[in-house]
Amino acid sequence: MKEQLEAIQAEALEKVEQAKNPKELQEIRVTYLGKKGSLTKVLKGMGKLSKEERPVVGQIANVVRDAIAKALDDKSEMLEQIALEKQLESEAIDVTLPGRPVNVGGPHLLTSIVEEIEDLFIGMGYEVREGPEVETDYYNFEALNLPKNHPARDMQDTFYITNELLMRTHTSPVQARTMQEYKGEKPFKMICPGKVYRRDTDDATHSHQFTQIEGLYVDKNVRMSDLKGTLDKFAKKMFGEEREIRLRPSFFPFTEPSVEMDISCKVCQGAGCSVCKGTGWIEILGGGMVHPKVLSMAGYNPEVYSGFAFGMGPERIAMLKYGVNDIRGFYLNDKRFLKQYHKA
Ligand code: 2NL
Repeated sequence: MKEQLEAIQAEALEKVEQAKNPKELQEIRVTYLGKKGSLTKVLKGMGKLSKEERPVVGQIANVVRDAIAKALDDKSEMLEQIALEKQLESEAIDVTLPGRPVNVGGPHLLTSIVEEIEDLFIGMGYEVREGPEVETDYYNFEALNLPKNHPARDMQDTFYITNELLMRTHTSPVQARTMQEYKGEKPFKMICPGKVYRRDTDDATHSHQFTQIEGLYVDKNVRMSDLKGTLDKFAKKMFGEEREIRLRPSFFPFTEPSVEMDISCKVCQGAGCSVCKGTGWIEILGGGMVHPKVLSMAGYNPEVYSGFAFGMGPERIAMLKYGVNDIRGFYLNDKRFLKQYHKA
């Protein structure tokens, strides 16, 4: 029986030695130490032994069982260690490798310009308001002193949706809505940036969809000199403190009197060059004193209240400020164009 036990031990240890994974080890454990295992079988036969032999064989059996168990445990630990090392090796990170470049975006040039203009007017106490791009004929035209069949409606070729609904041709309807909301009582300063639409053929200076920012200041005793001072501040902040402005008479149906504003040409300091077409001045925006009819239609008594309004195209402002010569650059989404205007 002793030989039998020693044979079992030798065989088991040999198998443990050969085992390549935890599954094999478990099979060996069952085969030798399990309830129906070979060692257990031998021990069950111990009943047939004499009183003297029993403790001796029993002791040997214990030694054999412990030896097999220890071999299994040691091997198991070793396999775990190997597996861990393999895993660590395969998951190792080389922290010295250069990083993958991350593409960082930036605001669109038009967004930057609009925000710059917004900030400037917010600094002068203006609120920023937005409104619908699909408008009614009333807010886009009627409320701005452009009744049906008014010749000035032709100035702005309009995308009509129905007889009464259209794509707004300017942001003025936002201002008409605001005046109405303030019920002819509240003085206010506002600007409204947003997309506008005109039935134009796209070229270097025209786009069927572009951006407008309009400003409106309504209060008692608002005067032309207030408009001039405000626009002068705007021009100097936007284009440089050394810029001069001049106002020329003009016409808009919603303002009376109406003006157009020029800034002195930066390129030639007023001497005349190709940028200013020899005049020394560059046209920037239009404005004027709000027409009394526009005030009264929105509920403000023109005998008590007066206001100034102005409108500009941020594309044009950006083109002049950065020397962009084709308005389509803003809308083609060519990253080579847009990237030039990302601030670092
Ligand atoms: C331009 C000229 C202008 C206005 C916009 C306006 C709005 C209301 C009342 C009176 Cl609610 N006026 N807006 C006035 C004059 C000129 O825009 O050249 N824009 C690109």
